[in-house]
Amino acid sequence: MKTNTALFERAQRVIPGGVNSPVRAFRAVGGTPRFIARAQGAHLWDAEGTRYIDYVGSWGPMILGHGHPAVLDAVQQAATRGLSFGAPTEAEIELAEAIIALVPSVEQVRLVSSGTEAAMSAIRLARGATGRSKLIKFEGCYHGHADALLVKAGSGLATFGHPTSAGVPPEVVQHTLVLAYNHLAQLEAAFAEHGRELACVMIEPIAGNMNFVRTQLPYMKRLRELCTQHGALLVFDEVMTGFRVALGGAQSLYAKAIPGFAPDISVFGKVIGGGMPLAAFGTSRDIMRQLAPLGPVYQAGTLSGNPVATACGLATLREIAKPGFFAALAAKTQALVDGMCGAARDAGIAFSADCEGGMFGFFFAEQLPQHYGAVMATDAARFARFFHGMLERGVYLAPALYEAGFVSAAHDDADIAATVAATRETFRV
Ligand code: KE4
Repeated sequence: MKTNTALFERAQRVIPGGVNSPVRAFRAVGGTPRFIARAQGAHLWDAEGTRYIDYVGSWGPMILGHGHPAVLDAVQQAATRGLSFGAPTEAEIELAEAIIALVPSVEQVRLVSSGTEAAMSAIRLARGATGRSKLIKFEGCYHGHADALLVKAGSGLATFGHPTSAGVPPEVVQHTLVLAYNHLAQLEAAFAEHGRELACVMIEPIAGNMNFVRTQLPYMKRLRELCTQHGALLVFDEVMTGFRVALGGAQSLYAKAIPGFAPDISVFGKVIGGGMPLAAFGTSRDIMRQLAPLGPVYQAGTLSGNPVATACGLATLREIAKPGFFAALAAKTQALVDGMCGAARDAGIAFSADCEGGMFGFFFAEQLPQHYGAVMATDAARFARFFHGMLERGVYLAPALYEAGFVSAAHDDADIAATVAATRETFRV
């Protein structure tokens, strides 16, 4: 039998860090990553045959659970018709129509292969449409690894960002201003100083890359007002929240709470690919007219709208759009969070958690953090111990305290009960 340790040693000889995406290496929690051999429903099995209840779900895409029959059937049928053509297909029209039908703020979409590509393209489109260069992002929000977005806050408020990664020249991020999430005074000051130069503001409407932090309603309302007032485009990065926290994404929640609310550009990924490489960005027909081949903003991709990925995404969207899907998913996620909080309370451990739809987060802190600094001030060592205690009890959580968790339609009451029981046992040690 191949062990996780042996596989990890072998992987590190031929792949940097042994992984194709850094967070998978367990560096934030220590230990050996599990090499997954197969998955079904809510469960994963690693190379050693150990079963886990999966709350990573490929970082969000697997909202139906693994191996959903309708999705597998659609993928297999699409594959037999051809893996890729580099030419338009009807399935791309159907997926675009399905996204547009579920997200009123979007009149047209462009399909791409990753969230990074979608976010990068959305920024280029916002810059092309406004003729402006500057953009605002928020500390703790992650929008993929395009150079302009690998940036951390400058030394002061209105100083522009510094690269967070080697290989990104400072001049590439000179137009990116990084603000603290939910910090109204900073937002007002940034717009007062740079409003007319801003092409866009990009935000995770619920920040899943800070585990789970909501944008406060007054803040979001003011952000929308300032963008409108200064002609900057509000870009919602819904790669994680789209079709995950609600059928219409996080923007549908804000639209309920703030009359007439809508972002200008939306970025999607994860769920819309159903586990295959597919993402998208969308906005009004008028702004999309700027994109090649119609307009001067170039954007392209060999596998954009790939027919097998499109079939996977379409089958997924059709399932989650069925009546009652999100009500059932949200109830399951709430039961999980309530159970974990109850276990922490009984154990006298400082713990807080929140959830929306099929997405949840938890913190070893009495209060839910409202921004990145508060998230990173939570007890990382405590989180790592909890992560491994749960892993040993067959529960696979995200291996980093700044990552969100995901429940699927395949998680049943027994899975939730087993997870809460594992939480109680882990808190006891
Ligand atoms: P991808 O390029 O990884 O498909 O998407 C980038 C991205 C964009 N926007 C948001 C809000 C995202 O969460 C992501 C990617 N999320 C991470 C998890 N936090 C993916 C996991 C990984 O990097 O391996």
